[in-house]
Amino acid sequence: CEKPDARPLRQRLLVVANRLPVSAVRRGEDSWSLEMSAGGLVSALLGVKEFEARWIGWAGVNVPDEVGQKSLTKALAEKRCIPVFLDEEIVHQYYNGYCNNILWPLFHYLGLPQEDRLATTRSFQSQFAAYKKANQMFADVVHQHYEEGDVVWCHDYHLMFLPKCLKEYNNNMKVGWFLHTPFPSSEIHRTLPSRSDLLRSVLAADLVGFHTYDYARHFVSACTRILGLEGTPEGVEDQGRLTRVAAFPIGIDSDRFIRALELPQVQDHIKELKERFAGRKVMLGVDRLDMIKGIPQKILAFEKFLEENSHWRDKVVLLQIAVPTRTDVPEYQKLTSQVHEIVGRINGRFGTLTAVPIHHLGCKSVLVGSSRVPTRTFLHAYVSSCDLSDLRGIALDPGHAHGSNVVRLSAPFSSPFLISHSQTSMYSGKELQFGLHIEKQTLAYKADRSLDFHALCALYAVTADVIRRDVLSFFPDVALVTSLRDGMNLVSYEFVACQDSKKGVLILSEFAGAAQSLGAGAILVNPWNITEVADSIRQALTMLPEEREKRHRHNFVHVTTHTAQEWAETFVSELNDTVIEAQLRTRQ
Ligand code: GDG
Repeated sequence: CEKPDARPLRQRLLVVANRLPVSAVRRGEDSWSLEMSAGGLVSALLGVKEFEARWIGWAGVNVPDEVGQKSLTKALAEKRCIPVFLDEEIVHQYYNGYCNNILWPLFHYLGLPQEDRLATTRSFQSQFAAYKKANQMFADVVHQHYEEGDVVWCHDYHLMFLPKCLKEYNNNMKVGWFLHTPFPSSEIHRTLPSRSDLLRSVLAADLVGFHTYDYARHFVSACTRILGLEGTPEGVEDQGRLTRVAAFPIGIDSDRFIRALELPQVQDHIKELKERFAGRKVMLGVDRLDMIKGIPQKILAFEKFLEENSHWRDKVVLLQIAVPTRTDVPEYQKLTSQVHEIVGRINGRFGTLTAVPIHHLGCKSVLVGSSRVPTRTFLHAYVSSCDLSDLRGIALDPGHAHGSNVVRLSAPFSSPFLISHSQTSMYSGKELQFGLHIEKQTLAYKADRSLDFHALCALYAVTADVIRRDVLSFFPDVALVTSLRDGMNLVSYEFVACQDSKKGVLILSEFAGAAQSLGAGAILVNPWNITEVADSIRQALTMLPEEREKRHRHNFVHVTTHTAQEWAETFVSELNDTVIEAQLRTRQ
């Protein structure tokens, strides 16, 4: 007989995260365009279909006026999104400051950059105050929209104060909190001046979730060591009240990727990529351009591989997608320049007139030399290492420029890939002016957007296809995930989902949460050890088909059975099952 279930079929779920799944751009006083954002949290929650979900979060834009706030609220309502309006100062102190400059690096064991340490220590109090204020603003919006029976699911390190604020409003509210990053060892957490406040506020939730058992264990031990509370196998106990703490490994909507591979537009992309890279083995990296993702380390390891395996130099290419992120934070700006510099240097070193070893897509701006006459190879290296699909013009020496929109690209210098047809016709057949004196100019470059979903699927899938049709057909292709730390890493899951017929090899950092689930199928590496990563590239490129098949099978089964949907359902059902304090009191 069926188990009676008093709950409505589709329970209302209020998903609260710092950012909404869409970014808003103002087009007029009361007109907005909304674009889907890329990122792990968004990708995971897109797969959640069981609940009637509403998103509450910041739309990534400052809207000081009432007209704008009203019209944006209306536009977002169609997407079941509810905005929290944060002003510029709060964003600066709470988001750029406390979240991105303090918690994010700390939770990823990266510490603060030397020169920022003192400044950060000084601004700590004001940033923490802004953090609490912002969390209270999120709580106000949740409170306004909360209806009895709703479940509130708070996400990530931006909102560690939220469970406490919500319970202060309504102790009967079911509140869960999930962390998408690692939770570090208690030794790291205890260096935070606000260590106790943060732990106590999170403990106000009914259920606290992490990607892995290790992170949950670190959290419990931070509570026992810093707050002197009791850790139990169920969670953390404080004066008779239990906060349930557990691991809920996230997954992806694997079907969405598998289905997308059949779509004509994805097939077209694949065809385009196959033609562009015919004859070469393709390795893929897809990351937000973030310091935790280990992009410079990955590229240096690839350089080492090329150095030590000269016969591979013209047979392999690394496609690195690096979506710009947190572009206002100086540390991220430095990282962007560092990546450009390394890519440019390696392409200059190993590139030929017709091919370069690294294609780097997603850079925001490129600094072309300073007071030097660029050589053909130099320019080629720079131009080829960037995505020019949004190029507005190369600002050449004014004496030679033909207006700000002049772009002259000859065939071998045209955009390395993913240039749309209309753009191709705009640029092709034109000649790149090189040999000009360029004074510290920036390629006028706009690539703030990420790849669209179909282009991404094509990339995940194409790596092995390219190889199948040429002399290297017995070699596999590779995805390279070298995060220095990563809560889980969904890119590794997505790659596996798209590789079922091709059995590409996954090289995966042992410091990504995904190493615990995909470890048996991937080649695990320490991303700090460049020699080890270079060796693993060689191992991946020469792996025999039986072993590829075996490794891939293990990972594919995991990825297709541990989905985002299952993750969300398990979390919410466990949250529903927690008994909240007020109910306990009533029962007693
Ligand atoms: C955080 C944690 C945790 C990337 N480029 C494009 C694009 N993406 C999508 C990928 C993937 C997502 O962004 C990235 O997810 P990750 O998990 O790899 O990394 P984070 O953004 O750092 O996510 C992470 C995650 O939260 C979930 O809990 O796994 O550890 O750091 O889905 O596909 N998507 C599109 N174009 C791109 O250019 N369409």
